[in-house]
Order: sequence, then structure tokens, then C-alpha cells
Amino acid sequence: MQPFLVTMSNDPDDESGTSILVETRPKTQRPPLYKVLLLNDDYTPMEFVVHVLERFFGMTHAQAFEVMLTVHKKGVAVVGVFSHEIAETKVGQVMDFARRHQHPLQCTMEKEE
Ligand code: TYC
Repeated sequence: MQPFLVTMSNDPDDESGTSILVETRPKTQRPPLYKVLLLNDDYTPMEFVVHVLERFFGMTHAQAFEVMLTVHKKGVAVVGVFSHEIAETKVGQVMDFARRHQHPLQCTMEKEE
């Protein structure tokens, strides 16, 4: 909605004096959200990926297995949508965990829309 003009006069044609613009909608916008993506590779064991999805994304074993299979078949899947800070943390946790276990698993983030 358009901001509207408020003047000190009751006459709508009175262009004298001071007026203010009244905002009809707050200017604040929602912070952008980020998709966290898990990428397929040929070497990371399926059980390891399932464990990652349970551990860092709060999925049940059944959910984690289903998402892991989607990544395995399609090459990539969105495993969660978060604020920038949380998405960065999740990506870091997955990448650290995979590296510590010497698996090439890749996790990235991408701005939504
Ligand atoms: N493609 C892997 C395999 O056959 C399994 C896998 C699934 C790896 C998902 C990564 O993000 C991944 N062992």
C-alpha cells in the first residue's frame, strides 16, 4: 500500500505548511533464507550420509534414509532451509565431520529465490 500524506489542514487542497508521510506497512523485511544442499559422490558410504542427516538435521532414520536415496539417485537434494548463520553452521558441521572421517561428502548452501 502507498504511504499517505498527513497535513496540518483539513482542506485537502491546502499545500501550505508542513506535512508528513505516514508509512502504512513496516519497512522491515524478512531476512533471506538459505537452502542447505547435500551432493552425491561415488565414495561416501550410504550409512554415513544417513547418520549425518540424523545427527545434524534432526531427521528420523526413515526420513534420513529416504533423503539419502534421493541424493544418491538425483545427485543433489535440499536437506533443510535456515537463516544464513544457521545454514553456515550446518554446512561447516557436515564438512568437518566428513573430513574427519575421510569421506568426500560435499554440503553447500544457496540463497532461496
Ligand atoms: N553414492 C553414494 C554410494 O553409492 C551414497 C551417497 C549418498 C553419497 C548421498 C553422498 O550425499 C550422498 N555409496
